Order: sequence, then C-alpha cells, then structure tokens
Amino acid sequence: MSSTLATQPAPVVASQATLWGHQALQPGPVTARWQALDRDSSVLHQPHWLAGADAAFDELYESTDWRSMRRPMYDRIVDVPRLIATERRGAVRKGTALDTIVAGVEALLGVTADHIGLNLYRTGADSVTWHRDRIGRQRDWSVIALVSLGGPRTLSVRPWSGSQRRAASRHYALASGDLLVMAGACQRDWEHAVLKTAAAAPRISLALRSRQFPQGPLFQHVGVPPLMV
Ligand SMILES: O=C(O)CCC(=O)C(=O)O
Repeated sequence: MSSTLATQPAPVVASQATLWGHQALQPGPVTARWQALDRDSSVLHQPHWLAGADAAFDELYESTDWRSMRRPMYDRIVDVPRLIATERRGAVRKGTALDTIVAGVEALLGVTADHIGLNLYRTGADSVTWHRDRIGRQRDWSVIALVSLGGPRTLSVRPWSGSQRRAASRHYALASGDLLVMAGACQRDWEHAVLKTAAAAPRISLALRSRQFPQGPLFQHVGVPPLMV
C-alpha cells in the first residue's frame, strides 16, 4: 500500500460485506441486455456479475500501488479527488484477483484490455467529474468495461453536447460485483461521471479499455444496435 493511502481512513468493507461478496472469486453469466443510448452508443449493466467481489476489493486495496495525482483546473493545480493506479496487461500476475477479473471481462468482450485503470474512491467526497475517455473520443466505437468492488456508487451518463443534456442523463446504481460496459460511440458522443455524494463506503472500480473491435459473446446479444454486430 502506498504511503498516501496509509494516511486514509481504513476501509469499512466489513459493514457492508455480503455472503455473496465473500464467495470464491468467479465471474458469472451476463443476463442483462444492452440499453441503447442512441443509434450509435449502448450501455450494458449486469448486476452481481462477480461473485467474491468483496474479497477482491480487500486484495486490490492492499496490493495496488495507489497514487494521488494533481491536475490543472482553471488557474490552479488541484488534487484529483480519488486514488489511481494503472497496470499493463502483461504485468498482471497470474492467479491474482485482478487477473481473474480482467480475464473474465476479456472473455466476454473477446478482446485483450489495452489499458487497465483502477480508481479508489475513499469516501463520498472522492469522485470523477464528467469526462469522455481519451481512448474513444475520436472513434466511432470503443469499448470500456467497468467492474465495481466495495461500496455502492452511481455512474451517470449524459450527452456530451446539446441543450437537453440534463433530461437525457442516465444513472446506473453500481454495487459490488457489478459490471457496466459502454460500447460504440459512448466516448465520442456521451460523457460519464461518478459524482460526489454525502457519504459512501470505499469503492474500487476497474476500468478496462480496448480499441480492438469486440467480437465476444457480449456482442452477440439480441438488442445490440446494428453498428455493433
Ligand atoms: O469509477 C467508475 O466506475 C468510473 C471510472 C471512470 O470513469 C474512468 O476511470 O474513466
């Protein structure tokens, strides 16, 4: 654990741990359907995709080299309000929780993760503001899979531009073990955020990104827009 993290409050996973969350780590089937945001962009939210998610939270919380970052905002340099880590696919050790989760997502998508990002939201004050992921901003399609571990948080999605952004917003309540996939032009035409909230237990999200065209079982679901099949 990094020294930055050591100064943070200890996680309170035990208060919300579930029997399901402490089973053996095992990705499950996907029964949810794609929801079209518009003609080119779709989101799939699969609750309870990963059994053993609470134990995976504990392992990743301890073993990840979390970094705090600062970034320019207007005329100031501010703290990024969450801790962050990145992994190269080739550097992920076999048999770890990260390896099992990444392999499970890759099997569904039919791609190798080009980029693995991890976010640690320590409290409700940690967040990620509205943004589009760089990997897909200029592309007709990209695929980003998010796996949630630990406390629940809401991921919001809204159009990137236009006057009806608020009305068109969607909100996904993500619990430990949930999988959310954004596909198509979600990073070109839509933006997403995990906004601050009054109180929240610690949460880790894994973000797997790929530029390869996904051909796995997730993309053979009925209901995927024509673009994706
Ligand atoms: O924590 C999440 O689920 C979202 C993370 C995210 O938007 C990102 O890493 O770009």
